[in-house]
Amino acid sequence: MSSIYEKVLVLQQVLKQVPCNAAERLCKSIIRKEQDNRFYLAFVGEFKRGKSTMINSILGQDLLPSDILPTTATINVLEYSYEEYCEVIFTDRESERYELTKENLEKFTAESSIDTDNISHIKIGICNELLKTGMVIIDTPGVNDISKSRVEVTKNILPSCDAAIFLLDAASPLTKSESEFLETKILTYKLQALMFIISKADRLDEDELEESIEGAKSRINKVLGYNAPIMPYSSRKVFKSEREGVINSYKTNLLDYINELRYDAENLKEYSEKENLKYAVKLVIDEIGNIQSINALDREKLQQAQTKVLAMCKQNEVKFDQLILSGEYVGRTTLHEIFDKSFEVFLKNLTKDCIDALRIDNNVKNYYERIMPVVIEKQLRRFGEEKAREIYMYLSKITNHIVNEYNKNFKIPIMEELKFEGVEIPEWQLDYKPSEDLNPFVKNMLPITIGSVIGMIFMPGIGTILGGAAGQIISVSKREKENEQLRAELIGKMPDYLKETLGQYSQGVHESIDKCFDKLFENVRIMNENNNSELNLKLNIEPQENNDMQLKNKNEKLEQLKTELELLVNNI
Ligand SMILES: Nc1nc2c(ncn2[C@@H]2O[C@H](COP(=O)(O)OP(=O)(O)OP(=O)(O)O)[C@@H](O)[C@H]2O)c(=O)[nH]1
Ligand SMILES: [Mg+2]
Repeated sequence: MSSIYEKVLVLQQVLKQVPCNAAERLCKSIIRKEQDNRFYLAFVGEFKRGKSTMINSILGQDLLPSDILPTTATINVLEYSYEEYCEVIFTDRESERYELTKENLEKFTAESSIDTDNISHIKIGICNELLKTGMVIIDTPGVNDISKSRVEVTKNILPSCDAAIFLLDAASPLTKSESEFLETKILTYKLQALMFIISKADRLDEDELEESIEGAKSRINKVLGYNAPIMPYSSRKVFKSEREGVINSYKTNLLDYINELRYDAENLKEYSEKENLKYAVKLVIDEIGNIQSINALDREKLQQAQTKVLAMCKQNEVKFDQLILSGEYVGRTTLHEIFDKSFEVFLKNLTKDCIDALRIDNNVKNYYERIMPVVIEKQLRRFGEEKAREIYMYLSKITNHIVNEYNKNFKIPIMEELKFEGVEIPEWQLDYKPSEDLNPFVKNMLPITIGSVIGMIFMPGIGTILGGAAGQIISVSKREKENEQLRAELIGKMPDYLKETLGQYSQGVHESIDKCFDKLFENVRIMNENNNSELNLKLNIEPQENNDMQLKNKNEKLEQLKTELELLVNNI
């Protein structure tokens, strides 16, 4: 048993008296590293960076689900196993083991199909050579996922990993949320075995790629303070080479890098364990300070305030539901109306353009069959992107409005009430701002809306348009050889035809608007619940603590624990 391990056990004893989740997780991660010598490699980054696809490509297996919309909703831990399986590890009950199939993986890990609340992670046992050497791969949800709890899960898994691969987008290397992630998680947890990937490299030409790498390098250096390895990668090209039976240099380079990371991680292991233990102890010492400052408050006043605030929270429930209902009704209806109106105009203009073009084109058949579908696709795409942006802007406005109303009607009055009662809540207690909980969510709506709108165009939309156009023209041209007759017939059909085929697209957008609203209001509800429970928690005083004697004892005990921890940290 190493001395670090023994110290972790001491800290865990203290944690029984002073609970602190973050420190507890750190202890667990150190114990994991002490007991399990395998190499844990996490793939992290914002959503849609291509994490799951990249893992599939290095494994040479089409295993993890990937999509144009946010997909991975759970932490997926891939490890070597001769007998393959997929195991769901729950937080509140026994784990369940299933056969490893793509369907099961879709069912348990993909955003659209599961409720992840009670899932700790998914263990995937695969018989893959790459993992045979004791490498464990961890796929994570995007660090800017809509669900805040999921982001937390991703962030919290990092201390238990030995190294991380951070995927960046070629077009925007290192966004604000990525820098933040690096600062708060990677630097705090001393996860120095780290490398960066500019993903989807096939989308850029050589010069652009070079530029993108240089840009990312200097920004990363600014945040981390040192040069971390960075390389381009294209899963698409790796798969293509694999199909053609040729070796791909992206993949061989990456595997070399991963070996280096493994070597670095081994060397850094002791250092990072020590640093994490120091950090965990610091967190507990801070927590003790917090408890002491709460204990120092005037008990009687605090209790009065608690009663009053709880009553206010209860009253607010009804008012809050009203706020949501009206916001939801107005928001949804308006957005549907806005879309319908502009879609109508778009359809009218497009129909007119198509008819005009049919009138002037000499080769009607060729136009109808080949050119028109392309024109429609292009226009629809442009329209889709424009609309997605508008939808996003509108959603932001609604969200800001709701958050402002929420603060005005619920949060501020409660805080005022506390002040009125003369309760001085320590600074840290007030340090939460609900509005910021929602803003990242809204920012995330843009790519999703664009993604789903474009998805609608390319999946049900354009396929039908092309198929429909080709089908019609074949039947029409067989029946009618005469150009003029054909022209007249097509012009007559055009409005209905476009309306019908693009109707599916419009329906898709309506569905996606509804989904956005469902998610938005679910988040607002969660925000309210969290705020209320946080408030209750922070004001919660156990009755026996009113007794001065007991309070004094408790404070003395806390002081002792603090001294014990300070001694511990000095010896690490
Ligand atoms: N052109 C190109 N597209 C890629 C590449 N890798 C992934 N993609 C596409 O990018 C999209 C997102 O890929 P995923 O692997 O689902 O991304 P992810 O980071 O796991 O996403 P989340 O799980 O939602 O966080 C999919 O449509 C992929 O087909 C690549 O190398 N080149
Ligand atoms: Mg994924």
